[in-house]
Amino acid sequence: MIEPFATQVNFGTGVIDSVPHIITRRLSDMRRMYADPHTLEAQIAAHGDPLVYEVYPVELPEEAGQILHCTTIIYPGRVNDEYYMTKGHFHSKRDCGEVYLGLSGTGMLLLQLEDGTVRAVPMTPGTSAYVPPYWAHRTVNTGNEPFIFFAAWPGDAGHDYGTIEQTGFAQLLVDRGGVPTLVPNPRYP
Ligand code: S6P
Ligand code: ZN
Repeated sequence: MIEPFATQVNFGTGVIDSVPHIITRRLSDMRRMYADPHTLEAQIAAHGDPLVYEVYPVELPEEAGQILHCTTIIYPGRVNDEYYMTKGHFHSKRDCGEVYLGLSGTGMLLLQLEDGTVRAVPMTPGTSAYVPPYWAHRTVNTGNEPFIFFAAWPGDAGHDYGTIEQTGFAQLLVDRGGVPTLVPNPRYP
């Protein structure tokens, strides 16, 4: 039995107090995720492996009945014209959805079905975005400041990163003259 508890979420920084283990993702963790691997390697060499995003997960057992929750902070940046973003995943249990709440900055939630159907949902502070069951999801920072959001999802959902890692999303979100634009992913089968 878990005692009721509350955490303090800083909407400006994304920091959740009392989170013992922060997940950090650097450019070197994103090697398979970007369409232009040469620019990615050049940026790592030139800038010493910059931070792309951080996750503050509230510590809870990953089991049915629990509601896992965390913040994610995606820093501003690009690899060539592709924005900094999360790896993206399906839930292992495909029939588990999720809710995102925008806290700070500007971004896009990309969603994709197994058949390659893609949807994009813009997010700003106050946007409550719903990830329905069966949709893979990735978030992208389309602005010039950190993009921060809160997420809550079922404790037994699990994460399947492999499917997205192998093929990527069917469409890439790229900067075209300052405008976030979806283009076909040449790597997608
Ligand atoms: C978990 C939820 C988010 C992401 C986080 C990082 O189900 O969707 O908390 O884990 O935004 O993204 P990723 O794709 O690296 O897990
Ligand atoms: Zn998820």
